[in-house]
This record gives sequence, C-alpha cells and structure tokens, in this order.
Amino acid sequence: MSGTRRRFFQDAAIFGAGLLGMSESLQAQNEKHMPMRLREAHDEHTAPGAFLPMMTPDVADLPCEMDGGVKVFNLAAEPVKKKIAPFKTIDAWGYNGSCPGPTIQVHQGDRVRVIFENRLPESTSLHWHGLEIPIEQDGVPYISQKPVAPGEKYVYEFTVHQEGTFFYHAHSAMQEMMGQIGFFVAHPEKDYKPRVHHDYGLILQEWAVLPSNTVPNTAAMEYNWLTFNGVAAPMATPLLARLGSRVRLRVVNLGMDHHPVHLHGHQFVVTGTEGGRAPESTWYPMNTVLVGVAQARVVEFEAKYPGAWMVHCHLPHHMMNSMMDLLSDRQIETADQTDVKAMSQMESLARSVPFEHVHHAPIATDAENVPGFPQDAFMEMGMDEVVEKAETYGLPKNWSAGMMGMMTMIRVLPDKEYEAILARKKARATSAEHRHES
Ligand SMILES: [Cu+2]
Repeated sequence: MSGTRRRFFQDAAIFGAGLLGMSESLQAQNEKHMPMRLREAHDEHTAPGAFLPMMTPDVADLPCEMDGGVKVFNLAAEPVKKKIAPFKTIDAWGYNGSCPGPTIQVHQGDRVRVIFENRLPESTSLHWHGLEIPIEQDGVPYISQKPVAPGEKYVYEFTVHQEGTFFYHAHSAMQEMMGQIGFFVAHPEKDYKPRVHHDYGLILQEWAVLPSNTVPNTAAMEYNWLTFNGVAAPMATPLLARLGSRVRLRVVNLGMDHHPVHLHGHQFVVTGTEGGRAPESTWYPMNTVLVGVAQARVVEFEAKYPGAWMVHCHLPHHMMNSMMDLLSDRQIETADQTDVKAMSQMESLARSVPFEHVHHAPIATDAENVPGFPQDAFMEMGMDEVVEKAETYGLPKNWSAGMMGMMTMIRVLPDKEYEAILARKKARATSAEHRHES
C-alpha cells in the first residue's frame, strides 16, 4: 500500500470518511446510534468483511437496535416542514421528521424488522422497492395488507438476501409526490471490486409549489422545484472526494420525470441498478446517466482531476429554482433594463430574505434592443453566506450564483485541501456537540 493510500485510510478512520457531506448535528447523532458492525467498518473499513457506509448528504441514517439476531428500525410517517431553499420552506410529508426519510443501511443476509407508525392524517403503508420478500411484506394497501390507519402501527419483517440500492416508499401515488421515500441500502456479503473510498447517495424529487404557497400540488405535471436529498442548489451540501480516490454515487428517482444526471470533468461506469450489482462486462464509459422514475443507477469513477465538478440533472428546466417566490407579484421589469437598475431590483428582493449580498452577471448597455433578452440574466443570485458550511470552504466568491435546481458538486481535492475541510467539519461537529451538551 502506498504512503498516500495508507494515509487516506488512516484519515478515513479518524475523521470518518463515511460521514462526509452530512451536517454536523446529523453526524454526531449518527455516530452515537451507528450499529456496531457499521461503527467497526467505519473505524477500520479495510478489515475483512467490513464495508464503507453510504453517505446521504443532508439526510441522516436511521439508527437500529438488535433484538436477538434481528435489526430493528423504528420508522414513522409524518408531516415535515422542509426548507428546500434559503427562501422556501414547504409542507412535505416524510419519515421521522426527515424528507426524504432517513437512510436504512443493512447487510445482505440480515433479518430486518421495521416498526412502522402512521402519524399522517390518512392511511398509508410502506413498500420495499426492489426487495424480494414475502407478499405479506410488500406494503400494497388492500392487496398485501390492510392500509395502516392514522395512529396505528404495523410491523414489517423480512430477510434481505439481495445486495444493492433499494428504497422504501408509500404505495400511494400522491403520498409519493408529497415526499414519502427513503434509501434502503443492502451492503454485499463480499465487498464489491474494485473497492471505493467514498460512497454517496442522492434521491431525486420534484415539487410543484405555487408562489406564496407551502403545500406541493401533487396533481401537477409541471414542477418548479427540483431537489437532491430534499434541497435545491445551492443549499445541497457539496460531496467531497480525495484526489485519486474511487467514488461511488447512487442515484434514485421518485417523481414524475426522468432525469439525465451528468457529471463534469470525469467519465464514469454504471456498476449497478435498482436490481443490484451489474457485471463488469457491462460497464462502459459515460458521463450522463438517465435515471428513470423508480430506478436506481449506481455509478463509479476515479476522482482524477482536482476541482469543483458539477453533478446535475441536465434538463434545462431542472437547473433552475423558482424565483417567483421572491418576485411574488413584483415581476422584475425588463423593459429599459440597465445594469444599475437590475442590481437595485435584486437588492430589494434580497432584503425580503436574509441574503447578505446579491450578484448578477453584467448585461450589455443596449441589452433591451436585442430580441429575446433577457434569458438567463437576473436569474443567478449569489447567496454564499446563507448556504455556507465546512464543505463550501474555499469555493470562489459567488459560487452559489452558478448553482440552481437539481444540482450539487463533487469537490475533488488534493490532500492538503481535503484535510483542511475535514478539520473544519470536525471542529464544527465538536462545537455543535458542546452547544448540545451545555
Ligand atoms: Cu431533471
């Protein structure tokens, strides 16, 4: 093992490479509740039989307890106030206060019990998408079980004989569009080859929320808010990768549209689907993978080139945030638009939300004489301060003006910069813990 590589694993053990990209409080919570086998893997994931946990940026893992040989999880469906952008909070539905729901991670061969509680105002159930389990556990109202009434509990129990990227969701269409989905990852008995150093999960969702409204229109066919793990860019926490490492990215889609997810600056191979690992003979280079509704696509790549590389849905309308909430009924005037006027309009918009500065790209002095103007002008809005976190440290000023909609970035960082961010994350986690204790 080379020195750099060994150091990588040592750092991973110290800082928890598996916990990158998660908010500090979630990280502390996860470490405390992490199942023993996971914690061991986390400390020393090079040990035989150990594996690297998947990280779901901006979403916590669901802790489990052991009952004999059974892994027991508690999951409650409930309404969730979800901040999807610095200036937009919606009334979504999810699980355990989270939307998407918390990530469940198990091992192939595990016996799993999920004690499910319905805290919604209507009946629901839980479907285990992609899992080969007995029909009584399939979670389809009226077909495989009675719907779980509000206030009731229901226990699901099954053995996971598969490996791969699965998910759980309500088997009721409108509830799905209210946000009721979460990851269910089954780690393989024998680690995949080649091994990865980073494993990240992203859930794709879309929302139709009218200006000044908070409740998604689940019957809509057009969507104005597009999210990765429940947040729109630039609020999505950047993914981190050490230069030279191998990265796995698992993408799951539950919405009304198929999303072509594109990675900048690198080529990847699709190593798995919602059905499990794909044989290496099927891998071929690409950089955009179409993730259809109800599908999972697992891609892997070598993080060869340093930089902040976009990961985003490439549908043009999915690379935007609805500005209508800021504008409300005050449309930005575009007739006789000048740079100075545009800037003052954006500043007045920004005052309605707590942005410390705004920014837009320059326009030509005779812009209003060009048919078609404006297109992207005035759409980009820098809000670096409100979305600042350890993972955004060192990004160029106004980076957030280039990030909108179903978008995040993977920051491929040389040793020194990577370690600087890990140290910041650690310091923040420690101070958050102290705040918690006092
Ligand atoms: Cu899309």
